[in-house]
Amino acid sequence: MLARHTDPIVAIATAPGRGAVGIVRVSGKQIAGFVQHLLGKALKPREATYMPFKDGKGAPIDHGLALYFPGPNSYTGEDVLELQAHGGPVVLQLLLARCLEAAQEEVAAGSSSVVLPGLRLAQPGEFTERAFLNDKIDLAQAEAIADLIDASTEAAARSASRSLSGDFSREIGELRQALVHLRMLVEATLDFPEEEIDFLKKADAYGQLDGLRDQLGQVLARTQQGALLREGIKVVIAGQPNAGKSSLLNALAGAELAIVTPIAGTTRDKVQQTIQIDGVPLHVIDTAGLRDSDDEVERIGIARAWEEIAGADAVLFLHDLSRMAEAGYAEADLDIARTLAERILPSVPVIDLWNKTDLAAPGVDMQPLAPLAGRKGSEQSLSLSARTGEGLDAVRQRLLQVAGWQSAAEGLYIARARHVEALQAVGAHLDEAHAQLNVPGPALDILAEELRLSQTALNSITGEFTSDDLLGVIFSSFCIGK
Ligand SMILES: Nc1nc2c(ncn2[C@@H]2O[C@H](COP(=O)(O)OP(=O)(O)OP(=O)(O)O)[C@@H](O)[C@H]2O)c(=O)[nH]1
Ligand SMILES: [Mg+2]
Repeated sequence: MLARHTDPIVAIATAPGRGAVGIVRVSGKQIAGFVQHLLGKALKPREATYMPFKDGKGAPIDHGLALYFPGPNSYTGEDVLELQAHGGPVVLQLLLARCLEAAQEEVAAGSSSVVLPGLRLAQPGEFTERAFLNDKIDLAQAEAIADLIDASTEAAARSASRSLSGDFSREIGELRQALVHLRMLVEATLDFPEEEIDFLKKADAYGQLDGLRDQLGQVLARTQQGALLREGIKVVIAGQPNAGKSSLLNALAGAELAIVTPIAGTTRDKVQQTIQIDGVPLHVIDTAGLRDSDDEVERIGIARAWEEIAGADAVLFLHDLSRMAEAGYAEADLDIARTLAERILPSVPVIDLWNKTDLAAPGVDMQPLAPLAGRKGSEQSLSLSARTGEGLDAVRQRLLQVAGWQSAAEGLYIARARHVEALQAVGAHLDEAHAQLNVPGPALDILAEELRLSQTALNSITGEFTSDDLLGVIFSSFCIGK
């Protein structure tokens, strides 16, 4: 284990700023001596003691509660001390500094050893990283802690809590068990090459692999839902100037975020807002109206609009019902449709929205434009009025649908894009294994290797044999003191 994983660490564990209570937390392999030195007495494990917290000269910094959790029965699995003081930034900084200072003091006058060698400030997420390294939780649970703290909707918080309690990890564990069983079977046949295929048939390796792929499919579907709840999707509103893009953003957000005027070319910069629909976060981006422009600023805005469109998970293509009969209007829409079809992947849905139903001339043909016909999202056109709100609910439901949201199913756990990618990799290796098993005279060493690779991908989710680089990436996104 790297040295940085064993140094004693200290941090302010509560959010910066003022609060009723603030906590300074220390974690280390053995900190009983430090606790005694810092507080002037030993603490009973897991009992709150009200006492003065003193500076180096013996003057009180504050009075508060001290709590000592000897390892392994602590958050990190190491010895942990928590000092609960008043939540002022200065008080907490003084306490933190006193901890660092006390650690460097001599054990006894003239002694060459100090109280707690190496005590340093914790990096973001380092307490939780310790909990992971000491097997208190696995990696998916550690991520769920950050997701719980960051949760912006009730649904996200509840699902993060379920992942934290191990629901997600259990499903991964069941997959792993089935996979290990099949691997044992295949590895055993490698030693007895003559009977191998018969043996695999008798042991129902075929059935086991099929079952495993089914099981993976179900876990993947649930994980995708969980990741959607955490990450959401990026929705870009595009269309000609004055179609009502900014009005639509405002209507979806329920606030006047973007400037709306009857002047074509009002929006220059992109305006972004995250909205929630059934607990799913949607990052909605309003863009500059698409047209040929001689205005330098507007041209830059339009270039930015195309950049956003290129990175969208879904595009809302807005049309203005009140101007359908205007000369050149339909042609300009068709131009945009062509460019959209060129610039975005076929997998990105484009939803046609016909706006301003309150002004609409009846009899307008609301069909997806030819270059986009047949694309995902184009199955059904929707009409609305961003002004009156008519049709807005249908737009919301359609967005959830193209995002792939099934329903606010019970028992959902939170997940990350990282987990989805890992499960997809597992699936790809199982597909290879399946293909190998179903050719005449299968190469069993390749089959065994594919199964091994799928287990490696699966393990990366819960963190067995995970590289230090990946841990660095994951834990550095935590807040300090967690
Ligand atoms: N009657 C009616 N007017 C609307 C509706 N939606 C937008 N408008 C009006 O259409 C005009 C343009 O609306 P915006 O939301 O600024 O349009 P935009 O697409 O953002 O325009 P640019 O930023 O110039 O590209 C404004 O006068 C809006 O009040 C609608 O549903 N009904
Ligand atoms: Mg606008």
